[in-house]
Amino acid sequence: MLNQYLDIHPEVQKALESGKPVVALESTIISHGMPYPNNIETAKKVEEIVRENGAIPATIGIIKGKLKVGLTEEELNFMGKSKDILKASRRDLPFIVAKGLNGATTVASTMIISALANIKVFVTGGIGGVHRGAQDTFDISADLQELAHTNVAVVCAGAKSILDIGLTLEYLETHGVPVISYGSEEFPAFYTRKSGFKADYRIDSEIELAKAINAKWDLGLNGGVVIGNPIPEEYQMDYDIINNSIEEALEESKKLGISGKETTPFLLSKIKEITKGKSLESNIKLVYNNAVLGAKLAVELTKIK
Ligand code: PSU
Ligand code: MN
Repeated sequence: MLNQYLDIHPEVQKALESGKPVVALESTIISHGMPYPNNIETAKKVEEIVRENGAIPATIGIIKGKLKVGLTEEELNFMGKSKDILKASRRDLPFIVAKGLNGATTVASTMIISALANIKVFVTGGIGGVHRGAQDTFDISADLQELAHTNVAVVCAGAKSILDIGLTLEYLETHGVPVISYGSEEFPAFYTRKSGFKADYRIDSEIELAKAINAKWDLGLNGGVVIGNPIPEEYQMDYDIINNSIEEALEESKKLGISGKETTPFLLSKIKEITKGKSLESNIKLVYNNAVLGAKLAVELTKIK
């Protein structure tokens, strides 16, 4: 029985039952992607923005083995403060659940739990992807395989250049995952609007976006959609400064022999250190921007159905 594992917040449950728009949010960004207390402040503000734009937020995480869809304030504080929360991607879910542990969900596992709860739109900062040097390390985020299979639309600010953006886009193409850029030709690079890579499609309105996503699933074309929403001009970082900082962080991680699931959190915190907190500021602003688009998209999708 699914209910044995899933624990949907009553407000979210009610919204889902009455066909109201719901937006899923992940928790790895809270527990492993941002420092305390910025993480909790951001998570709360994101929920507020989702509400202001007409949808119900459902932050997803695992507490004592339960797949939580919608966290209480207390649970959100716990996710942001406790050091006892494992980064949980697809392969980790069964063990965390069976042992009754706490887990922060990545893009992949948030998509899985969203799909179990029948939530169609998920807002995050950046997706995982093919890491630079993956030709040797095979380090490719499980997020990409999830996008290949699971029917959730993911609003993000693109992929950062800690990843190989070109190879990430190739991988998504192979698996039939549409990559859209919202209001721009280029697929955004998280901290900057520019990446040097074109998205497959440019879409300029939420209605158009909702129609395309709906058509995909109506056609039985299973899998996710990546919606790259460029960071607003005023919050983006200088292209050369951020890329030099990323290079420096990558070198440091190589020197220290960082690998596996530690890589992304290490790089994020190192980049924050190198940019003296500027990257974190941009990160927060781009998530807010994504929350607006995700909520509007969820509203449009419920209008179609
Ligand atoms: N990018 C960010 N912040 C994050 C992540 C990515 O700017 O917190 C997290 C997301 O949860 C994503 C995960 O799904 O990192 C990818 O980790 P990995 O590369 O280990 O699959
Ligand atoms: Mn990895």
